Amino acid sequence: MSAVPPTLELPSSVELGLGQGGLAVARVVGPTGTAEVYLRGAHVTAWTPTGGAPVIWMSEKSQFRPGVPLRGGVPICFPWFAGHPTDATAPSHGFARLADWQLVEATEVGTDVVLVFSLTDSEATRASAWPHRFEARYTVSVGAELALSLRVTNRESAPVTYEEALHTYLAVADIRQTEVAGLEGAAFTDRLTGPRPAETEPVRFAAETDRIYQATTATTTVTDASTGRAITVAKQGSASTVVWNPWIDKAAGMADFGDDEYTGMVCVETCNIRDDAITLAPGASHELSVRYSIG
Ligand code: TA6
Repeated sequence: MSAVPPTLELPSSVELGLGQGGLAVARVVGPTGTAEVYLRGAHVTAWTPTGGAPVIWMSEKSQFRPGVPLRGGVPICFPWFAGHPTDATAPSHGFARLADWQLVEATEVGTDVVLVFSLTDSEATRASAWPHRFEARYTVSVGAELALSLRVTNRESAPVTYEEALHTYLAVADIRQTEVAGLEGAAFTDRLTGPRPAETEPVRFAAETDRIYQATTATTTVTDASTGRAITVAKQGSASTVVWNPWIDKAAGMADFGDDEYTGMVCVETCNIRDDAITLAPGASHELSVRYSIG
């Protein structure tokens, strides 16, 4: 299946070309914001509101080759999160970020530029650890705000269950002066040390941080005191939030991540994972969405 239907007309604000590694990329230059989305994984790798600084972080060491996920941006984790529960050979965070999505719509809506990507089951996905028939539609709206929505439809004749996450890497100037507010009062699982009680303070960073918050629909705000920038993350259809920074040792252990790059990023992920996994009846759909704005 080609990356773009031959009949798809692109507005002048959207250009399709080849990016790093020769991968197909859609570049958006709209009146109120610019962005870049690789068709491999429908992976947003850049968003900058006009007049502002880049909001989405990418590693300088990200690889752009088949079978290797991009490091940074907004990986789509689907249909499982992290390691597969029973198949150790299955790729971390599922197959969606490694798959070639199709760009099926590109329109201008007011001052926003809206791209829609589609992924359906294939021979490869049906042979995977999650062999179900499905359709996923991913909408990327680029403007003064960035809005993302993932709509999954069950094309099976039986219920299916899946996990999902928009695993967003946000750019900060200094992680040590950054805090994530909005999750106070929500219990979480620290993936390093286990279940932890709710906290009364925003999340601050002084070591590897890898937390899963469940049963929370809270809006979060990422504030970087070193620049004064606040990024608001408002979500819908999502009951889990993950907060991640690899810190020193984990950063050093990743080939596609610079040793010092942990100081310039934080992941605040919009998810439905673990107890919040989604079960869809035959023909049913679920939509997870998130909106990033600069305050
Ligand atoms: O979302 C946090 C996390 O699950 C971390 O545990 C860390 O592994 C990160 O994702 C990156 O995963 P990746 O498979 O992209 O290396």
